Amino acid sequence: MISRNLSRRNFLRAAGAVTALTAVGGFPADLFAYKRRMAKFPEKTDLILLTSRPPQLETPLSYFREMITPNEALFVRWHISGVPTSIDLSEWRLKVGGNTEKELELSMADLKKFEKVTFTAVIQCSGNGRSLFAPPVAGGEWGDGAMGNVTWTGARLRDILNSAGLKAGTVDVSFNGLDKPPLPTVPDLVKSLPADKAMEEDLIVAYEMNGKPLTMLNGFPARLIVPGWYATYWVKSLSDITVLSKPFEGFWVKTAYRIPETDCGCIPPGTTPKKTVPINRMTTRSLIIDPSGSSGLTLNKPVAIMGVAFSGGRGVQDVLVSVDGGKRWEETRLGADKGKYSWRQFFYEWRPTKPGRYDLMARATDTIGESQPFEGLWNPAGYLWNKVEKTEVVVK
Ligand SMILES: Nc1nc2c(c(=O)[nH]1)N[C@H]1C(S)=C(S)[C@@H](COP(=O)(O)O)O[C@H]1N2
Ligand SMILES: [Mo]
Repeated sequence: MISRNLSRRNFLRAAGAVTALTAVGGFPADLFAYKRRMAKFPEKTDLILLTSRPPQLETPLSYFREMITPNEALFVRWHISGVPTSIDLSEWRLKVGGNTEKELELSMADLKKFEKVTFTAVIQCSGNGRSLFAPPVAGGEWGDGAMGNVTWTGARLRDILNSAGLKAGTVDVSFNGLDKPPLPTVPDLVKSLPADKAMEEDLIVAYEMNGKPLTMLNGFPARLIVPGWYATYWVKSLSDITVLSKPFEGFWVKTAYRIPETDCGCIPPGTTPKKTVPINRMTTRSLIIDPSGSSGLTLNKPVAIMGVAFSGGRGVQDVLVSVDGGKRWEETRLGADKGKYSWRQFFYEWRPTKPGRYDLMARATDTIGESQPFEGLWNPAGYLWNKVEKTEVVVK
């Protein structure tokens, strides 16, 4: 039986294994990685360190050349320092209760008896790209690496809830994991979804990422997957699902992770929203991975422009690329289609015929026509980042 045991000592050692980052070779998209420190945590490769307690690690953009983000390179984000470092699968149970006909206590073997579902979906932190906000906002200074594209396998949440049996009057479903607040004053991370969202077909309780058990830091032994929605709902090291007959009132939904209740989820910079709603679907976005900024390019030599694009679960219709700062736009070739929740790679071959500086840009549109703004849309928490970014390159 698989267990994960990452002792406190291992964690501290990992957190100590911090090396100065010498060359990340990027500008300006990688500027945020430049001068940042790298750290190697258990089951992870060298990642960009934001904080070690709680662990917050960002993926270097070079990993996004691959369609699927390797488990060891996927970003890590925990809110509170009491993260699980050792879970014995023979003891772990997923409890389901509250406003249900039955209470369930599912072992991993029980969970695996439900129909097995596999799909690829982008996982992205609500604050991905926050460090690019202007004017700046408070919060974790993520570059563009708080995301990844992973193939998840698990049991449908709907099947689990149906097996417990929802009683009449159900409004919300809440999700809690094994992480514990360091002090009683810190609110435990509990998230909730409206019951009709929780009962949609595509939500799963995943026990595998890319065909392997979840890494400890990415939520071993099981986590919620809400494809198309920001990862704040993707509760890790899941232990309790509670069906509620009253609206959920917890801090992480009622107070935190909210966006202005406007069409764009944005307001004029520096102002305070009149009304807010819980963050939900991801915005459509794209990112050029190659060439990275400050790449020295050679006159008349073909340049393979490559990047990734995704939407809030509606697939990608097209991605346009500009090599002249947005004056002219060209159609790109899209890579394999791994479903509406996956990202799509895009490719464009460019042959620069004049020396000088060029601003490369990409702009994605999803299947219902939602695209990306040219000016950053602002909200006080620094969520929903999807501005068309510029990669400056020099041709000699
Ligand atoms: N139990 C638990 N689950 C959690 C969190 C957390 O702090 N505790 N953070 C959420 C947030 S905000 C994000 S962005 C994702 C990060 O998932 P990852 O660490 O696998 O990349 O986990 C989500 N699930
Ligand atoms: Mo997040």
